[in-house]
Amino acid sequence: MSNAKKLLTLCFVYDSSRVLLGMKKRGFGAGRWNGFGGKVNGDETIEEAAVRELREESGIAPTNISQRGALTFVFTGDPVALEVHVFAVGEYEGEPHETEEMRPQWFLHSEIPFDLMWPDDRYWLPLFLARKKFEGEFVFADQNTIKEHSLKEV
Ligand code: 6OG
Repeated sequence: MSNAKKLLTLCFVYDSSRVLLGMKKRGFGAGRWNGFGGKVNGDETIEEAAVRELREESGIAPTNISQRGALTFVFTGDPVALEVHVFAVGEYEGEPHETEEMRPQWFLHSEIPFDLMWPDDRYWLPLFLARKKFEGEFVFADQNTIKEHSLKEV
């Protein structure tokens, strides 16, 4: 059961062959490759937060961004669910560089390190890379174990 939600963003920069991931160096999900993102502040839209977090964590500024998915994550025993809005970035200015939070690296679509990512990513990242829109919910028993999930294209 969850009775509150925390709003978060998650941005993936990609083209038809590669996707930019960051190794999270600290905080929630440290040690895992992921897209770039974080919490939405009270004074900004979700998309503004996505742009800000991408800039803060990778040094690049998106010139084209679109929302592609909404994911809800519930951790057993934690009343606060995470509502993560996933964005696609096709074009940007600047060059990705390492920051205090993330170490960026390009991966071929065929070489995405799913074993070193959050376990939900292997379900929905292929939809994302196929340019689909999606909605899903994942219930975790712990940070390595998905107990149940639902996922649909929208
Ligand atoms: P900070 O707390 O560092 O933002 N995030 C997840 N990403 C994936 N792929 N799977 C999950 O499954 C996630 N839970 C959270 C959202 C945390 C960042 O991590 C993402 C944010 O981009 C549970 O500010």
